[in-house]
Amino acid sequence: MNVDYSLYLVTDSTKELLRGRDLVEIVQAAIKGGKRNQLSLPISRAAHHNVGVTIVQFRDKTSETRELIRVAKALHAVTEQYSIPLIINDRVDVALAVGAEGIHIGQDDIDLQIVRKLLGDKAIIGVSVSSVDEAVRAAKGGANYVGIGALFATDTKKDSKSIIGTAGVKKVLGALSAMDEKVSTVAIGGINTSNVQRVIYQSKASFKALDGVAVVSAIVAAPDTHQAAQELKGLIRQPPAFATTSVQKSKKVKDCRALIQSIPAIVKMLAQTKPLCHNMTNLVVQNFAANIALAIGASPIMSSYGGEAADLAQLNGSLVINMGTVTPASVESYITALRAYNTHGGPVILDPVGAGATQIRKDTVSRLLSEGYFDMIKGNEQEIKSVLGEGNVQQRGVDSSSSALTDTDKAKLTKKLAVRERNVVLMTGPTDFLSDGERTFAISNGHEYLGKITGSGCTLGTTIASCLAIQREDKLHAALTGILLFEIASEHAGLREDVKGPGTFVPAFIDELYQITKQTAAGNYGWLAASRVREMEI
Ligand code: 3NM
Repeated sequence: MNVDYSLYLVTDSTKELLRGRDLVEIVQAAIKGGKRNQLSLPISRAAHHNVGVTIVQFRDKTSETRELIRVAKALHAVTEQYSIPLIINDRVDVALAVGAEGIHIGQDDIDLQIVRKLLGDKAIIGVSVSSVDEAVRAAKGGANYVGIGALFATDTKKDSKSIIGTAGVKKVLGALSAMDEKVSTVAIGGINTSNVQRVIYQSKASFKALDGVAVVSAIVAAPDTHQAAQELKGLIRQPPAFATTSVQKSKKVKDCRALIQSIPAIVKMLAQTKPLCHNMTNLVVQNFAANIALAIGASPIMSSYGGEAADLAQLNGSLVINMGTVTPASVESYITALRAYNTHGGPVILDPVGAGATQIRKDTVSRLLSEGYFDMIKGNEQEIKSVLGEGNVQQRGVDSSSSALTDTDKAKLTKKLAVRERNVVLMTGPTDFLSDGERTFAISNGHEYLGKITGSGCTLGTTIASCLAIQREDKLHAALTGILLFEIASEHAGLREDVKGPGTFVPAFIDELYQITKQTAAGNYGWLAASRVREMEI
């Protein structure tokens, strides 16, 4: 059977969610998704006119059997009119009693083989899974679909075994794509209009994307069921705003020399358009970061107040979230701003400063990654490892220190995070590693004084963000531009006779950034000859 899983409604009969309304009416409104008077259509045509949910699961963990059958029957009468399947949670007897199209079972419920025997080949059987092992077992056992969760923490089901995020869903999709058994997939847990597009985008594995999303409260608790279902359905059909500008994978320039050759165009555009570079950065580097942005032609705003982001996000600029001096209030502001930029498609960089230094910072990173999309994550080796959750990184303070990892190991870690988050990742250090999951480069420019002043990593973030505001089609290219601009300017500054150490280096560095930008705008690209970029085959 060809089942459309794209918007899967799971019902909930708790008083708090129903607020006195009738569940059957809610489901009807959710299916119609805004179109009234569909009931007179013949069944085959009604299915095409369904603009809301595409499949319904009746889930009621508390009612008596007689009541379950009564409601299930009424729900089935509605779903049949629209030719969409009704799935019953857990209760095979109820499914049989009403002739429902399928059943959904959890890991602790009745055995899958028994359900198949009882309901037959045509029944749709779904299984809740939260790990690769559970998913593989369900697929081998003949499940038609798996519900992967809990994606995010949710009040609707507080006893979820694990919160797996988009990274966990992607792992499951990756494992299922390698199997012969065909199994459909939906993600569940905390999905709503604010995150549905990102969930679909980020959880996609190389050969398998989600077939749909399952929601409870986003529809059942919504003030207007029609509208909620219709809105979700519309969002599911479109890519998120931050992905719409990206050039197709096949059209991305792979050769790093070709990428370097087109850097001057970006630097020129920077000077011409003066994009807004919104910095929510730490107290230590605010002034320095603003000066760096000005030197390369961007227009900095150092606004840490999340409430301003809704306006700022409309100005075609970019945002840096640098958690160097994180506070409880700043985390909330980061999230407000992140969402505002995600909505408008404005690029956002996360600089997870000191990510492994304290539990609060580790938790902050997890929270930020679950609340929005970062077009790029940049950090030193320890920060990137911490964001990846690799090993038990205990960072001392926020300064960088290097381990014994080889260049290949570092490149692999960088690529791994880029694949997981479906974004661009930069691991900074004496050699920087840059990856978008498809292309990975090592860049060995820069000057030792960058490691002896405060804020060099943070202001590199500002520089790259300014480039991202210009070059949105290929975000890795924007990052490469920012890195080379920044690091080659530091080499020029370090060579100057008037530079005697880190103190005199800072103003010279700002001057050199300014000079390079000006030269490029005037058509002189000689500085780029110093670039040391190599492609990593990993
Ligand atoms: N199953 P909401 S999470 C029913 O993890 C259910 O398997 C989950 O509700 C799982 O859309 C969940 O309101 C509740 O967050 C999802």
